[in-house]
This record gives sequence, C-alpha cells and structure tokens, in this order.
Amino acid sequence: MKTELLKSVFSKFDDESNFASYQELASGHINDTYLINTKIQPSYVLQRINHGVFKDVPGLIENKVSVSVHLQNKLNALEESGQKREVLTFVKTKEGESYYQSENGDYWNLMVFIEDSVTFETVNDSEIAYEGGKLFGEFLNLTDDFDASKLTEVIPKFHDMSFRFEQFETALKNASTERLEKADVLIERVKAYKDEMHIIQRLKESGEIKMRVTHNDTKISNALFTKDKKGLCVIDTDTIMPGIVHYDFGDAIRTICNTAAEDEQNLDLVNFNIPYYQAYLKGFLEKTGDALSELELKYLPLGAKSMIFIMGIRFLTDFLNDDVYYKTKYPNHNFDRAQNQLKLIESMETQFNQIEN
Ligand code: GN1
Ligand code: MG
Repeated sequence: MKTELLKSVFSKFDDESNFASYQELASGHINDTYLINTKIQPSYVLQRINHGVFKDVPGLIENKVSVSVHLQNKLNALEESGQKREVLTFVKTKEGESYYQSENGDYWNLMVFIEDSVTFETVNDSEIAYEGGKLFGEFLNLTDDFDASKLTEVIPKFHDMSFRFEQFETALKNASTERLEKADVLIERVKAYKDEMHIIQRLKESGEIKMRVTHNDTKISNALFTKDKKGLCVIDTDTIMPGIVHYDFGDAIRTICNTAAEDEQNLDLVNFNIPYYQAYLKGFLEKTGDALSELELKYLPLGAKSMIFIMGIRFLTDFLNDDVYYKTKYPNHNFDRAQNQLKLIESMETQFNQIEN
C-alpha cells in the first residue's frame, strides 16, 4: 500500500521503474520521510511536508532551495580549503517544479541522498560536538550575505517566547483535569521561569541582538557526518527563517550536551555535559567568531538555556493539548519529553558559572 503510494509520488520526479524499495526514516516529529533505494543511483530522500504545521509549503520550499543554491555557490569557492562539505540537492519534478502536490493536497519533495553519511541522535564523543559546532557555525557564516528579507517566515513566531507562553496559558485553560494533575509540578516550574526566559527575546526586540538567517532546528540529528566523524552537511532546512544566533547555538547545545535522548524517561541519565559544551563552542566560534558581537557572545549560555526551555514548554503544551502537534509513540511521550528538558535545565543550572566562564 505504502509502496504503491511512494512509487507513484516518486514517478512524478523520476522513472517509476527506477524505484527499488523504501525505508521510513522516523526520527522527525513533524514530516514523513523515506529513503528511496533505486536501481540506478543515486538514492533519494522523499519527504511529505506536514501542511498542517507548515501553512505555506511553496514558500518553505522556495526558502530551502534558494538557501541551498547559495550555500553551494559559497562552498564551491571554499572547497580548496580542504574540508569536505555537502549541500542538499532538491530534485525537480518532470514538470520542472521543486515539489509535487498530489490530488489530496499533500506536498512532497525529493532530495538526493548523501551517501556514506551518518547521523547521531545523542553525542558520546567530543569530536562530534566540535565538528557539529563548526558545521552549524559555518551555516551562519555562509548565509551571512543571504538577503533574509527574501525568506518566507514559515512558522511565524517560531522561537518567540511570549508566543510560546501564550500557547501554554491557553492550553492550561483547556486541558483535561487528568493531564493537568499529571503535569502539575512541571507546570509550576515552567511558570517560575517566565521572566528569565524573556531576557533574550527583549534584547532581540530592542534591536540590540542582530537578526540573521538561521536554521532554527539545529538538533544534532540534523547534521550529517562522514564515517570518520567529520561534519558533512546541514539537513532539515524546513525552518530556515530570520532569527538570532542564540536559536541555532542553543538548539544544538540542547541535544549535544544532553547525556541522554530528548525523550529519555530515566531522569538520572539526563545531565548537562560541560566538555561537549566546550567542544561545540570552540567549533562554533572558529566559524563565527569575528561576526558575533560582545552581547551575542555574552548571552550564548542563556541562549542555550532558553532553547532547552522553549522545547520543554512546547512539549508540555502539546501534552496538555492531548498531543495534537508532535508525533508521539505512546500516551505520555510529550510529558516525558517536557520533563526531560526541564531536568536538563536543572542540571545546567548547577553548573552555570562554569558554563559562563
Ligand atoms: C520538531 O520534526 P523535527 O523533528 O525536525 C520541531 C522542532 C523541535 C524538534 C524537537 C517544525 O522538529 O522545533 O525542536 O521537533 N519542528 C517543528 O526534536 O516544530
Ligand atoms: Mg525539523
């Protein structure tokens, strides 16, 4: 059934007879992603974009295709410097479009699969943290001269703290008693962070922190590495939008410095790893160093804390809303994710002086 569907969508981009088999890549929480093995290389990644979450899919595709072209041009010039890098290549439909919309309204896009690459859901080696830092730092660096006003804001207020608090407060009013009771401790803790979690947003709104082109979903599983653990390619570019450096720095730290997966239920395993923070920071600053202001640098630690928090509040809100946004694998999945993020913040707090130093 699924095979027939995927074959038929694939045939809008390439010859149907070239389709060999597929494998679902299930790590994302929003879109449906499949590796398509072919008879004649290359392999592809076929993706159905969730248009309930992304309201302007053509705008989203336009964003990621144009940023990819920009990155490719910049990297061609950089290639001599030695390190191997890849950029996502989007395949056009037979009609010359960057996406295919099926009769039921679903949007699909196809990318060339980058061979010999690996991803990590969690980090267990500071080399990966360092390489990740270079990769995401380079992304900011190379998009520095991309005109951000050309980008569609695919999810308005995506990392806006006030907006996330508003959604949380609405969820509190509508949630079931059962879920409110289960989450009561977490809810109180989230409320207590409100002021601190608005500090960076206020600096952004006052114009003191500069707007840049940001990726906005820099979890470590959105970086491809070579088999010998060198950074290779930034992927999942759906949420590229104007943003601030703290978004991309922070979301990477959220996943790199967590000693467990973001949904680990055993909170004893969830701790903030300082050596990985140092390694990521080193790689990141090697690529962005001169471009960052004193103020941007000063707020990197709080930026990391704020991004961990924003994912925590979003997971908790979705739990209160009976899981309408993120894909979940079992009833309390969003609750476990939220609790995990709050534990990570707690662990970060006990070491905050060291992190700031
Ligand atoms: C979602 O779908 P995925 O896994 O790439 C979410 C991110 C969260 C992430 C948490 C559009 O990303 O913001 O950080 O889950 N993307 C969207 O793992 O909401
Ligand atoms: Mg994503």
